[in-house]
Amino acid sequence: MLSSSDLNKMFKKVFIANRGEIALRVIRSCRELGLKTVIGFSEADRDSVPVRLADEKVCIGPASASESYLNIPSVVSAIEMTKSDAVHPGYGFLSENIPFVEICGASRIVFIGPSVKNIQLMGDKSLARKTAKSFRVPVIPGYEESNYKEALHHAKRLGFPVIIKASAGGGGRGMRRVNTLDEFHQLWHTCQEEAKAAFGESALYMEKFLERPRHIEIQLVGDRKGNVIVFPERDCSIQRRHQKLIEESPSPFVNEKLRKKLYKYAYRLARKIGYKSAGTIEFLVDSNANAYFIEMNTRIQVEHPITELVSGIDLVKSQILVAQGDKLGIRQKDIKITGHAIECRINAEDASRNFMPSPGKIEKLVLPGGPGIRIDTHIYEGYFIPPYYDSLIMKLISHGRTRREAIERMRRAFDEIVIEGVETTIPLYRKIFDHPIFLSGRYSVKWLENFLESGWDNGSSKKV
Ligand code: MV4
Repeated sequence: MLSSSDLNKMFKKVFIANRGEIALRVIRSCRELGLKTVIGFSEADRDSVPVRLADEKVCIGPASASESYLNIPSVVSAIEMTKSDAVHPGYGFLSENIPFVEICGASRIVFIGPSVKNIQLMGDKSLARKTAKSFRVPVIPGYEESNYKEALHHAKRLGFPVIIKASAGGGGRGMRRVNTLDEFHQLWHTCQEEAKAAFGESALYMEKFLERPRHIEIQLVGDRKGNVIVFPERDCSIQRRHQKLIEESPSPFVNEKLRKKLYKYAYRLARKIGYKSAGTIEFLVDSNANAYFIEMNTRIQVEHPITELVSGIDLVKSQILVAQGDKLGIRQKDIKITGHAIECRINAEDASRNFMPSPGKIEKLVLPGGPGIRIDTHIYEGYFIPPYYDSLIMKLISHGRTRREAIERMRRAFDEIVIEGVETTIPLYRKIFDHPIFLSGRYSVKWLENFLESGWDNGSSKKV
């Protein structure tokens, strides 16, 4: 039985402060939950699918993100005007914006995400590292302070190469590899200046540089009662310039022993910080299966669907329900791994021309389907991909009983799909899905960049 106080806490209307496929993804979960949706859209997104499907829509500004999706006064007044109970920020934009979350709190708007404290703690990457260490979650040997003289001493202790990272950075921004003692002085100061310019904050920290690690992350959801559920790992090692291209779950590299370790570390850290939303803990894993905490993402991520496919859990629905104060309706022992899932992030870019963006009109669109194919996209035939935002146009996701079957289904989807009018990264994915290293599953975070430098597009459509 629900008491009237519980009823008062239940959301009636959720505001979606995002665009594209993730806005659509959030609308879908809201609709299944019987929640009304409101979308805030920019002038460039007026004709988009999420705007058509939301129950209410409010223009929040012109095309440029800084004047619309990042414009806090505009977003907050749209939430208030429409009397929305809660706001879902998606990923990017305002999803980890501390002032925005504070204003929501002060305006009695529920932010569908973690507390300001947790966002602050994990947004400071050096503090996050110290916190993990204090809870006996392993970190890469390193040094967390910004003192140059001490850092130099620690670099000698660790041995070269080391990596200098900006505390306010993350996701690969503001990092520098240092190979020798001679380079250290200059690179430390360059890094400091770049961090100050990029983040307004010059604090740095340092780690021993790991050669050829894998990027493996653990999705989790925490509720208001302090329960935390951890999910099967995602392997996100196939990246270019710190942008993920392919993610898979489970990782072909992770055995049951390593998985148990990753679960234990992720669970412990989330519990200790009182994490109460959907989030992800990132690890680097070396060739000896040592796992080290590097960062935590305090948002729903692009790659969440592969976890949904192998676990059977709607993560966005869980995220909304725990924000409303509901207890997690699942137990850790119910989380099993069913088969294997792979996601390809399809961008409107020409991979053979250094990933040049290719905005424009979708002249023809035929979507793949059949067993084990999921497509998360906001595009349709006749849709105009605006040039103002990132180039992700579709997440092509396959699921099979085995990794082999997931790969075969993805290849079939590549053969079925037709997207005309813009260049896409599908030709590159076709090559990757035929490559022996990808097929073997024995790739590290360095593999894709090496593959791209190897002239993968020679003999086909290479343009100069
Ligand atoms: C590292 C590393 C090697 N050693 N840290 C890049 C993104 C950020 N989350 C952490 N990153 C790295 N940190 C140490 N101590 C190598 C990388 C790295 C990387 C990590 C994950 C996925 C792709 C990457 C590509 C280049 C470098």
